[in-house]
Amino acid sequence: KSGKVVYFNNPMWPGEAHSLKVERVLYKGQSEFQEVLVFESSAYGKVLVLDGIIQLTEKDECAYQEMIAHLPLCSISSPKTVLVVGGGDGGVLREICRHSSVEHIDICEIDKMVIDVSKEFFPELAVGFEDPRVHLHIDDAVKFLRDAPEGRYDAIIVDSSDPVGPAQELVEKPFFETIAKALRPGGVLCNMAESFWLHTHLIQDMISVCRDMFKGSVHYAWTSVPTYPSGVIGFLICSTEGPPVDFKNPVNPIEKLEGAVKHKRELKFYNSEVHRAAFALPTFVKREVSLL
Ligand code: AAT
Repeated sequence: KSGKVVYFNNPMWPGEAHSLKVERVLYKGQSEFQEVLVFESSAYGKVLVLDGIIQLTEKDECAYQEMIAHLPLCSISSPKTVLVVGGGDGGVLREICRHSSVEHIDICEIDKMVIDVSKEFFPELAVGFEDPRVHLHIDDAVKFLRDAPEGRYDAIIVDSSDPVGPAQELVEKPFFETIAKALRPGGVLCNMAESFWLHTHLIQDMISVCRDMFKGSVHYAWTSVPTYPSGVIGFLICSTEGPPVDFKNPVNPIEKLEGAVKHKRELKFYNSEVHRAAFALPTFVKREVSLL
């Protein structure tokens, strides 16, 4: 209700809740896959919530979307073909489109309602769908990747929800196997990978699966997103066997890409310094996810 504080509880973060004050509810609907809610908050602008989990807010979405897109795309020279898994709000597409080398972007989102709602309430994100390089596929990404041609993509960005509901299979081994196959040799994956404060076991599992699948390299990077549980979110960043990728020193720095920094919408968060810093891990994380 308006003026009330909403508490976000979930078994993914037991024993704690985060809360936002609601100005007014703008949309509430039930899709085939999940409950979709949009509200205006007092502190973070409009908020998109799926099945009771915050997916983005207007104020801090930059920290997530810019990082998940540019960490992989600035790590390879001249990326041309990119696949986005999930990401129905369009924010990751908006960021990929800053790269003029990119010729073709496939996006596979399971839930059309997320796209429609984003077009209505989050035009600054949904603008990503307007670029002619974008090809939309409404489908389960598990199926889409099973049918994807081998070696098709330079980069795959998995902007998916937490592994409850429709995203359950997106953290399992067969899914990573199809991703590795769909990437060209020396291609890169950037996968949303939860918070080291809450989900070290899940991160450990994902890292060990990826070490089997991605013979180039496997890294973990992170950023600060205040409205995600615990305020941080990580990314698993991997490359397939082939030309080596030095993720920590971007070969394709955003500052040198024509027009990318001063785009229609300026970058708010990402730059090459933030890129390099994102790979610095706290000691306990290095130990627990065995990256020491
Ligand atoms: N950029 C916003 C952040 C997201 S959106 C995650 C999207 O993944 C949702 O639109 C959801 O519908 C989609 N999705 C979930 N499962 C699948 C699937 N199997 N195939 C295709 N798309 C899927 C993520 C926020 C992370 C929150 C961290 N706590």
